[in-house]
Amino acid sequence: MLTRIDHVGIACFDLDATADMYRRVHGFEVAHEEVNEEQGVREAMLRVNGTDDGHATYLQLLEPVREDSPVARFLARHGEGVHHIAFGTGDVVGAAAEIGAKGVRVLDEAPRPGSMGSSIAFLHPKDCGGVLTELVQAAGGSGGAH
Ligand code: CMX
Ligand code: CO
Repeated sequence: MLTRIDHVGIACFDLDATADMYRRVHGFEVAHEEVNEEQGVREAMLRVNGTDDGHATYLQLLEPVREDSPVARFLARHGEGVHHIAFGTGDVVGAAAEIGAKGVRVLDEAPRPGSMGSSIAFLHPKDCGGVLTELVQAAGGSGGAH
């Protein structure tokens, strides 16, 4: 079961300049920053609000760290902008299996490490109305509401 929007992923060429824009224009601060080598990105999480399942909703700024990464390919084709939407779940394995059984291509055979110790799996955009969709189980257990 999907319980909230965990984050909206935004592709950018310059993470620091984009984070500055969000601070100046929207008043959002960087809550967390890391490099995820497997995904090929440097990323910043900008916390927008808390949610009733005890976790939070973020903007995720994504800057590619190598040319053969999904975000680098996206930037080359589309330029900067919204890259994916991520829904929170207390059980990413279960949610991916349930959605996969409906004929949607799950891109990750098993969940991979995401931001802040989370577990993530992606759904193919062509099976989700043109939206690259991520499932996220936050670190530290099921996160309440199921
Ligand atoms: N949103 C919507 N459509 C997208 C897309 C996106 N982000 N990225 C690619 N597509 C579309 C393309 O427009 C293209 O459509 P057409 O064939 O109609 O032109 C099609 O998908 C294939 O495009 P591609 O350039 O060949 O795309 P890729 O080789 O990059 O494969 C995808 C696409 C979704 C399988 C790949 O990007 C992927 O595996 N993504 C999951 C991992 C990821 O994105 N990681 C970065 C974020 C990490 C994080 O959030 O922590
Ligand atoms: Co993401």
